[in-house]
Amino acid sequence: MKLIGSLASPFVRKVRIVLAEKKLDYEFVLEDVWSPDTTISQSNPLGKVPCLVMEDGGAMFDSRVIVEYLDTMSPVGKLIPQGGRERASIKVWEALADGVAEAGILVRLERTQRAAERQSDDWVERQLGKVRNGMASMAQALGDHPFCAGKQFSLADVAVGSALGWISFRFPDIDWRAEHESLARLFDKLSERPSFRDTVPLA
Ligand SMILES: N[C@@H](CCC(=O)N[C@@H](CS)C(=O)NCC(=O)O)C(=O)O
Repeated sequence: MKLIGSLASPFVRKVRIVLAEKKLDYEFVLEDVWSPDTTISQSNPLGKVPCLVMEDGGAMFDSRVIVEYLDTMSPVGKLIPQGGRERASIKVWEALADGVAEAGILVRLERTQRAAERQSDDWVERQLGKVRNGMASMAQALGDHPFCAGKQFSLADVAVGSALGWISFRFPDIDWRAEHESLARLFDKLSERPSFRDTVPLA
């Protein structure tokens, strides 16, 4: 199978980390979705990465669907519990982490893709509020636990680590490490895993 993605996207990173943790083989195809020449819409009509293209040519998106599928492909390193409240809790962690990254992306797009006179400070502040609240909520829920879901590494940690890594990459002025010691501790631990080390965001 083929993963279409970029080296900067937190959602692509989430999928790459899951592929590595599950020890699944794939071909990584770089795509600049912002280039006028991009062909991404041939695979994903929404024009976004990540997009997983399977052996039969079928395409799968978005990252939450892809990681859920990948987790069923091998019993190695199960990342999402089978069902019930435990499963929902991991998916809420993922929604929260993805939401932090999404809000950060909206800020970045406002600042980089819009003419200065059309940019809205209120809009930027609204999105930054989501980033701040999301991080505070993650830090509180993590507390002293070794991992997001308690004792075991899961998709929640993959999503949180990807979102935090991207915030540090694109917003070095947001000092979340100083404010949220528990997140900094988790992030440092996750960053030692080969799956995280090999997917550090790059421009
Ligand atoms: N919810 C989607 C978000 C994907 C997404 O927003 N990807 C960005 C890169 S970080 C993208 O391709 N943006 C292009 C666009 O919005 O046109 C997912 O989880 O896969």
